[in-house]
Amino acid sequence: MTVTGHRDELELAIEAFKQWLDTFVRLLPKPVKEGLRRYWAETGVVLDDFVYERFDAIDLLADEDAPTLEALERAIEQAQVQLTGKKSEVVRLKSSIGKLDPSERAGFAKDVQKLEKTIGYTIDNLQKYFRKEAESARTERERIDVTLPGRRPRRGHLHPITMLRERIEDIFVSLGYAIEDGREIETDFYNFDALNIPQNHPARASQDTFYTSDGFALRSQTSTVQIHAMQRRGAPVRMIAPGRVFRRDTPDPTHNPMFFQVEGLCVDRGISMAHLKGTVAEFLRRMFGAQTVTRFRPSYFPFTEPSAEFDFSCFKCNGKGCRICKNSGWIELGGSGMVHPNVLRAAGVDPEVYSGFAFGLGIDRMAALMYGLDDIRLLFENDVRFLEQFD
Ligand code: 2NL
Repeated sequence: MTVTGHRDELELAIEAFKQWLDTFVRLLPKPVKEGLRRYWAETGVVLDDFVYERFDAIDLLADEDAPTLEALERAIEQAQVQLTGKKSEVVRLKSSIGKLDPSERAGFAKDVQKLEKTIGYTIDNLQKYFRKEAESARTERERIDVTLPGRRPRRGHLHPITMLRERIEDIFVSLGYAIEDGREIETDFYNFDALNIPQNHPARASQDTFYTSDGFALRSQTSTVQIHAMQRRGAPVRMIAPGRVFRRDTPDPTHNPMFFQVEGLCVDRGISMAHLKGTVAEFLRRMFGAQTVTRFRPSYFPFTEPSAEFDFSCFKCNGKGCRICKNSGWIELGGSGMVHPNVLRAAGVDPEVYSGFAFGLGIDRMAALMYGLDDIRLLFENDVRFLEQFD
């Protein structure tokens, strides 16, 4: 190898490094370039002048064409392999030192080492800076503002009829009543005969319901549940039967062919009308407040004798008269009476030993009243915009 030959190769290696720098600097947007200069100044890194010159002289890319910090990090890694790795020109030059004329050796070795140091130091420092920048950019990107309000899942709630039913159940449970449930499809016996409504009785019309082709009926009141309970458990019994019932009615603002009802039943020795009045009055006081007054009006139901409908003093105006009670001061709520001996007998209870009272009221009618609804059918349309007002 001639003296000029290996000197040329060293020059070529220096040139290759400068060219890499030129290409690299062209990739840097202005703020990145400025940041790099600041970083070098702050950390006291001193690089060769030709490195600085390039950072000042070369026109910069428009920001929008700028590669990402991660891409720059990768470009530096590649350069490290290419310019200082095992197969790099610098390493090749170093291994050629031994073959040189001894007079050349020391001087050439010094120059090669200087280039190796320059490249290594420049690349190391570029790497440090871009690793740091890429890391803080990642941190910034992934930053979470813990003070932002969270995305809460929308919470639903029970249907207003269910909420009211549960309030009624709680009151009666606290009075020692059991809650009973039963089937919605019944035989003619449980829906009518056992309730003292024989074939051709006029009440079959007012309690008219829907029938299946094989002689079953959709229950028109939950008394059916109470007949089953008396047959099963015998007397004494204290229970309420809330549930869905059906009537053959044309829907209008106050009627729906399907609605909800609660019926109550209390059978024991010596049960009188006084127990009925006390129980209904106490239920209404717990429901609408201690000032609530209850009144009973004579009425007729085939399954009770005597029978009475009950009203309570308006919860809105307290009896003075308002829109809700139609200026009467009273709100009509349900029916009641002493269980007819025929009904007790049909359920297997001896009317000579036991007597009882019963009552019934419509839950949806009560909900419409309490929420000021002008149309009971709103409760069954299941429009969420309507229902979510009753949380
Ligand atoms: C009303 C009237 C009433 C009853 C239901 C009943 C149940 C048995 C025996 C006797 Cl097992 N009676 N239930 C009594 C009187 C009235 O309901 O207006 N309901 C919405």
